[in-house]
Order: sequence, then C-alpha cells, then structure tokens
Amino acid sequence: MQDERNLNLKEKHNQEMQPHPIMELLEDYYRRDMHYEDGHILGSMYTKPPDIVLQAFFKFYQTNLGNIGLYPGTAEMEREVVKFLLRLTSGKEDYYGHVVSGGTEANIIALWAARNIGFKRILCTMDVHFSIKKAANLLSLPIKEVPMENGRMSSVDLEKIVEPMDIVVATAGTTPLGFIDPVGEIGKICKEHNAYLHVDAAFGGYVIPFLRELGYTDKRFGFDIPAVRSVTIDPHKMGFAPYPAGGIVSRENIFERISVDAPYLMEEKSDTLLGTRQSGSVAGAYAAHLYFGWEGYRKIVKKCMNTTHYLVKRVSEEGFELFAKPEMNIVNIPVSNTRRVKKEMYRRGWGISTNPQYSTIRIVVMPHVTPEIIEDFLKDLKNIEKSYG
Ligand code: 0PR
Repeated sequence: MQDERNLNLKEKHNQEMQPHPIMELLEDYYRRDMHYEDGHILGSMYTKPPDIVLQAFFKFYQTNLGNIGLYPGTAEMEREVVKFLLRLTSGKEDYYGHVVSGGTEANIIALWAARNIGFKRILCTMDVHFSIKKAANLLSLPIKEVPMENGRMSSVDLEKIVEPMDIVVATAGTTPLGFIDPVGEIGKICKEHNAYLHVDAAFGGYVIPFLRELGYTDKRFGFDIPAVRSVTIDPHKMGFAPYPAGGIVSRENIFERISVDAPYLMEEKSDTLLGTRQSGSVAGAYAAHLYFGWEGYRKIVKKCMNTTHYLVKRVSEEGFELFAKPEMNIVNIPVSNTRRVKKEMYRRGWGISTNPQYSTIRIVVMPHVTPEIIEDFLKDLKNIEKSYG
C-alpha cells in the first residue's frame, strides 16, 4: 500500500517534471526562432517586456474588447493607457483613443476616418511606413509623394503640392532613419490649406517627449501643434508592452466616423478595424506604464541614446561610415551589398534589417542592444565586409 502510494507520487512527480510531449515538440520550433533575450535582434522596434508586464498580459489574455460590454475592467484599463498616450502626445484628457493591434491598424483607422470625413488624397514621403500604402490601397485613396530634404519631409515642397481636402501624413521617428518630419511647419501649411494632419509616431511617440526633457531636441509632434488631428503611438514599440499593442489617439472623435452597428453585442457598436481584439496586451501596456512610469521611460531613452552614441563612435573607429547623424535610437551604416550582409549576418545569428534605398543596414538601439552586443556585432560585420573586399 505504502509502496503503491510512493509509486503514484513518483509518477506524479515525473509528470510534473517532464515537459509535456506537446511542449517538447514545440521546443523544436522555438529553438529555430530568434529571441529578444539573446540580444541578437538588432532590427526590430521591440524588446522583451519585464516579467510583471507579461504576468499582466496572461492574466487578461482571454479578454476581448471587441465585445467591450463584457469587460468593463479591461475597458477602464484601456482608458488609462490612452490617458498616458495623450500625455505623451500633449493631448487633453478628454481626447479620444484606442489600444489596437499595432501601428498598421492605427494608421488605417486614422486614414479611414479622414476619408469618411471627406478628405481625398494622401501626401507623404518615400520613407513613410508601408502601412500607409496598405491603407491607401484599401481605402482607394490616391497617394502623392512629397520630396524630402535631409531625410525629412520638405515643407517647401509640401506647400507647392498641397490642396484643400488632402491628408498629410507626417512621421515622427521614421522607420528607416528615425528622423522627425518638421511637424510644426507642416501643421501651419495644413491649417492654411484645410488639410487633415495625421502623425505617425508609432516609434517616436515614446521617445521624443523624453529627448526633449533630456535636452536632445526641441521638436514637437503632437496635439500642441493645432493642425494635428490624430497620432499613432504604439505601446508595443518603445512602450515595452507585449504584442499586440498599437495606439491611436485623436483630438475629435474620429472613431464615430468608422463605427458600425453590431446589434448582437453588449455595446451594440464596433469602432476599431478588428472585431475580436486580443486585450491581454491592454493590461500589459497598463502594467508597463505603472512599472516604468514617466521617469522610468526617460531613463530608458537616456540609456538607449548613450548606447546609440557608443555605437556611432565605435562604427567610425572600426572604419565604417555613418549614413547620417541619428536623431533618435536608430543608426544606419552603409554596406557594400545590403542583401548579402543581411543574409551573412543571419547565418552568424544576427537579426538585422536593411534600407536598400540608402544601401545601409539599420540598427534599432533597443534596451537589449548593449555595448557588449555592439562589439560582437561589429566584429562579425567587419569580417563579412572584409571577406568581400
Ligand atoms: N509606423 C511606423 C513608423 C513603424 O515603424 C511601424 C512598424 C508601423 C507604423 C507599423 O506598426 P506595426 O508593425 O505595429 O503594425 N515598424 C516596425 C519596424 O520596422 C515593424 C517591425 C517590428 C518590423 C518587428 C520587424 C520586426 O521584427 O521595426
């Protein structure tokens, strides 16, 4: 009897200790992926969130703000997250916003609402994120490219091109270079010509306010510029929230412009693009805001900028050029052949992205990109570039 009980306990223990066969199978797949913890992903605007943030995510991972009436608690957290986004974008507490699946959905919602208000054509630069092109295609809106000056939208050219009822998309923290379009000047032009101004600050929204406080810039990008009507700002980039957490905030209620009736739901309407919305990430974003706080985000931006400057210094010491002086924590290094370097670096375990239009590789200096990682990376990059002379 005693023996039998011991055996059962032992079996139970074994079961607890042994990974489930399904997990063993998944482990194989997991091993083939890259992981932020390894520090070798250098081309993404994401980093592993702190444990408490992941706990928050898993506590709420079955909530679905697509049926908001069932989840008043999560809905209130969404409002708290939006309040923080409004603080980052110099908005007022009674402005509008949603946590959505990412910058792509946020940009689509803004342009969808603008089109429904009556705006007719998109003006943006070549460096705008490709989600704007998706939105234009979905919404059957024509796009016209505004030339750039030093990698930023040229307000002189914008002034020549813009027409009433255009939608101007300015980017605060461009995907390829991390540059800030001159949103203040663009705003004046939009006001004069009755154009809608949307700002894509998906990445820069959690960076620029702190760059300002740290004295790196005096640029503005948010609602303190009167023409700005909506801003994309993503918690799952420099907000360190888990995917999927994009953000869209607006001065007027743009959401009622895209709202549809959903009579079978508790709240009987839907005013984002998606139906079901993974809302664990709303709790994740809220937890990240509580965990870091304003001061915490400023410290991280400071750390990322210090590492950015370290990278810039080491790049030139190692005999590489720098494509342009970084405006935030994105650095571009010219290479001989972007596609080959990306492939060769991947073979050596690095996840980098490239800007073929500038013949550069692009490093997003997230907190997991440390000086030690930079040293290893430069060693490999040097070897690859040397081997191709
Ligand atoms: N706006 C800007 C300025 C962006 O840089 C991005 C994405 C978006 C909008 C779209 O955001 P979602 O991807 O959330 O829809 N930029 C990221 C980047 O280039 C996308 C990304 C993320 C790419 C992780 C690769 C990756 O591994 O880093």
